[in-house]
Amino acid sequence: MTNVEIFGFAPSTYTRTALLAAAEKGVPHTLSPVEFGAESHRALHPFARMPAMKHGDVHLYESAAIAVYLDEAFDGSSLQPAAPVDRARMWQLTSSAIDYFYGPLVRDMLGHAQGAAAPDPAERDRVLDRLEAAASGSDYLVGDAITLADLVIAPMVRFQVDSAEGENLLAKRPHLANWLNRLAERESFKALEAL
Ligand SMILES: N[C@@H](CCC(=O)N[C@@H](CS)C(=O)NCC(=O)O)C(=O)O
Repeated sequence: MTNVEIFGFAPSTYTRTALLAAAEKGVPHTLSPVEFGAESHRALHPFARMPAMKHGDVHLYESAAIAVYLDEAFDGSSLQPAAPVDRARMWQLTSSAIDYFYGPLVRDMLGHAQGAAAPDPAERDRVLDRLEAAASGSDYLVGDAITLADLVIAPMVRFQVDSAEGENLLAKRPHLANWLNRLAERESFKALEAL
């Protein structure tokens, strides 16, 4: 079996999603850096983002597409719920994460560090309150088994929580804190700490 090669930088939350999916499925994989913005990068990802992935003849970009491929092309516990309504909820959260969560949790802070306006705490709180609700009542965001939604969203929340104000944010949201702690005990998340 050819190795899965994931392209990106370790701190990138979306690259982390791809790495987590590979680790959850027990798929041997490597992480290779990209030369950001170079032709070699655009050859991997036409919009010069990360992650991208190669596995033999298969070449993919977009974290969710990569995670679905890894989930379905390899053996191991499924990362997608069987029930249609749960699968729909997983995609509802995942799509929300890409369109509505990433900005307040990650992009706005990175932009501020480079001179853009300070992030709006109300936007961040709206996202975290939504996630606090999703994390209450089950072990993971959609039911009691880990899904792609957890793999997409946890790196974003972790990024926000690791900021100066982070621990306060969790003190007010106990279900979210328990969810993060539960994930931190998984081998896939421990592997990220070593990067
Ligand atoms: N929708 C894409 C988003 C990818 C993305 O924006 N990745 C960030 C890193 S976490 C990136 O490449 N940022 C560089 C930039 O915006 O120029 C995915 O899910 O893979």
